Amino acid sequence: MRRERHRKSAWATGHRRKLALAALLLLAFAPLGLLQRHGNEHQEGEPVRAHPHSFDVHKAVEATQRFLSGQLLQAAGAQRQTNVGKLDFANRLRIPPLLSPRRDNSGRSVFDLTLRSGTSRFFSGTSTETWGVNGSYLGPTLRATRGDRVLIHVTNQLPETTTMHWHRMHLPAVADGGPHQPIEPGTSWSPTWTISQPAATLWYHPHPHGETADHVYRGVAGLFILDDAQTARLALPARYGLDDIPLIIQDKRFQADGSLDLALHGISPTGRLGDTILINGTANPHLDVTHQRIRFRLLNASDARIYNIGFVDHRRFDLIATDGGLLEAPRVLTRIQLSPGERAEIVATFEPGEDVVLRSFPPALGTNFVLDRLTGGDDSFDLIQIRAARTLARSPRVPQRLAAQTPVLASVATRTRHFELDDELRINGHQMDMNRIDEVIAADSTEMWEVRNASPLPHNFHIHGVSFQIIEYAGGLPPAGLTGPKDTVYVPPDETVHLLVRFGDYADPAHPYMFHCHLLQHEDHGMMGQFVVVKPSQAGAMPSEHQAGATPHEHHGDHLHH
Ligand SMILES: [Cu+2]
Repeated sequence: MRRERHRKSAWATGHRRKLALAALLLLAFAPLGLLQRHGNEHQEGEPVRAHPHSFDVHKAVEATQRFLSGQLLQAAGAQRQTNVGKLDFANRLRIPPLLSPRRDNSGRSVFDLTLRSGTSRFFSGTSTETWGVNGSYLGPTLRATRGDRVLIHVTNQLPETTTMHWHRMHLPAVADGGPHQPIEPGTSWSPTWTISQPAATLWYHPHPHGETADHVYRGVAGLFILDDAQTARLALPARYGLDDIPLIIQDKRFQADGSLDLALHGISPTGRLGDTILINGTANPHLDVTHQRIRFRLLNASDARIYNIGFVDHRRFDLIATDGGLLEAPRVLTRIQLSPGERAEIVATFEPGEDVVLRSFPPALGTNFVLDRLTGGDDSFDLIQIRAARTLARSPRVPQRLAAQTPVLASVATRTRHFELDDELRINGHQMDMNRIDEVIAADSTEMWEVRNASPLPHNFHIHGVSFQIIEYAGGLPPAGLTGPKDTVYVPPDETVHLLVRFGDYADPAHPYMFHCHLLQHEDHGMMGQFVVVKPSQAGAMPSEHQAGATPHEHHGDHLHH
């Protein structure tokens, strides 16, 4: 544990150094940058206005700038990362098994999850020490239907205290599995709740304060698919593992002996950026498909990497769902960008006998050219090759109406709250304090949350237990990929996002939910706050930023056990 802490403080120091380096590089290039911008205006202007020699001068400046910045970044160890052209897609994609629940005598669906360490073989010839759930890496896919009552026994056989969080699940705060519900080694935690939300692709992962990045990176994560009757009636590909395929996307860095590189000495100020992609824990993967249309459930379960996902031939696909469930109608896209924690469901069409690669293109991070390089903005990765059989079973077209949504108007928001993300990895000037409640919210209320990234760094923003609708994104309407129900959103540097948030009905003044940056190293570093949802009559009586009723060491081991 002491080693861990040393590692983390080293990263924090490194973080400051990286920001300083980025600032220096930018200062050095600022005059060139101005020239370059001037040059661009020139090119866009009428040719008669251009001086005869100016074009060459600016071109030279630009070339020099690009060369020098490339050299400096290279010298700093910040190469552009890519695996394009290096894979042969030899390994068949692993599909996480569906975990069938048993019924207890009160009719609940009971799932058993055991967290343990083990050995994984990602590459031939080497093995890797990993963590997993009911296995050595990642966990089974849980599945439940709206109206089900679930009971989940989570047993921790790991050497460290952890938690298990149900990302985007609408449930009582005490069952949320955040940092206040620790599961010590050798103990179990058994939360129970009723599924009361629309069909969606959710996921589960540890959320122990300060250790989330490590626990997820070692392999503890899985999907939690929710179904409902309306969605089941839609003509969408829905045969799990056949035409409904989960893709859990993670980047890793391995050492020569095959072990996971957990060091934080890398260059990125956002966290670990790996050079190897695992999909569902499979390196170098391919998927054989036998149906014309395939639904992919994409999850970015990475520490810090942001993916901009599309097919290498730029074919169009239908975006049908985002974090919180179905869109009203499909949106036709060629790319979908996902930051850590975000999900998307897409339906793609294949021709008999073809092979096509799904790739992550350089993501649009909206930061400057130095930080872009340092945070993965120049990186591209082949994710998986799809191999279509010579004959494909026909699939129905994607329905033009998906969710029967009742549009929520921004005018129903009863309150606006402001959140500022900064380069010291704080929210509204605070680092996470488990004993401080930052916001008190009335149950069943709708609020506008305005989240501003006041730093040059990439951040995203996640709120526990709810979905939100993006009303305004970076000064305009949300792009197509952000029009569905969301729980995590990328917030570009110097931009603001306006989120219309509907809070739920579970009131509990003693147990908080979290809001945080889902770049896991930022979260672990304290870029997180806490809110409680209380009965509307109590909301006025409780000041914001008060002491939490629950202490950080309160043990809920058997709190909900029946
Ligand atoms: Cu962040």
